[in-house]
Amino acid sequence: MTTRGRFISLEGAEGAGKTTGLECVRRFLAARGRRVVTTREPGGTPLAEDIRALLLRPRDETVHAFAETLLVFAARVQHVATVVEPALRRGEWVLCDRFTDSTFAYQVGGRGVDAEAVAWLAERAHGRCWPDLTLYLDVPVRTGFARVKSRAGGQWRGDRFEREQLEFFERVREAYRRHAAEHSRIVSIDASQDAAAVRRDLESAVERFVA
Ligand code: T5A
Repeated sequence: MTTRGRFISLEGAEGAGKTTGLECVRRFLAARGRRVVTTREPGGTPLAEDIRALLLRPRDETVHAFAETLLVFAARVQHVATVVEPALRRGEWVLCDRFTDSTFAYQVGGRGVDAEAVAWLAERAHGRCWPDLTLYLDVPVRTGFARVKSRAGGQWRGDRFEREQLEFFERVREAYRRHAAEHSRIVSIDASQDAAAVRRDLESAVERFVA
C-alpha cells in the first residue's frame, strides 16, 4: 500500500515571499528524494484558475464578502478533489501557495465574514484534508507592498485585493497572527528578514517536520 503523502501550505500577505519560499521548499524536499507537486489557491486546476481570475479582476461592482467566500470555496472543492487529494493518495508531497488559512485571514479577518460559516464550509469542502504543516510568512504590510511594487517596476496597478486600504491588510495580518497562535501545525517565520535568512528558517522548519 502506498503511504499517503504530506501536505504543506505557505501563507502570508501580499509580498510576504510565499512564491519565493515555495520554490526553496520544493528544492529542499526534491533533494531529499520526495516527489513534490506544487500548486496554488485560488487556482491549481483550469476551473479554479478561471475562478481566480474572476476573484482578482478589479471591477466597479462591490463584491459581497460572502459571494467572495463561496467563490474561494468553489475553487477549493475542485482543487482538493482533482489535484491535492489524488497527489496525496499517490504518496506525493503537495506544496500549496495559500489554502483555507487565507480564507480565515482575508474573508474572516479582512472582510468580517462569520468564522463559524467559514469553518462549516471548510468541513464540507475538504473535510479532514488540512495541511500537515503550514509555513506562515509574517511581514509588515508596508514591507510586503514595497516588494510587490518594486517587482513590478513602475507598472504596478494592483489586483482587486491589492487595491484594498492599508487597514484591510492590517486586519488580515492580525487574523493570521491570531490563527497561527491557535494552531500548532502553523510555524511563523519572520519574513521581514533578507531572502537568505527566510530561506534558512523555512528549511529548518521543514527539516524538523521531515525528521
Ligand atoms: N485570497 C486567497 C483570499 O482572499 N482568500 C483565500 O482563501 C485565498 C486562497 C491571491 C489573492 O487571493 C486572496 C489573497 C490574495 O490577495 P496571490 O497572487 O496568490 O493572490 O497572492 P499574493 O500575496 O498577491 O502574491 P505575491 O506574489 O504578491 O506575494 P508572495 O508570493 O508572497 O511574494 P513573492 O515570493 O512573489 O515575492 C514578492 C517580491 O519580493 C521579493 C521577491 O523576489 C519578489 O520580487 N522577495 C523578497 N525581497 C526581500 N526580502 C525577502 N525576504 C523577499 N522575499 C521575496
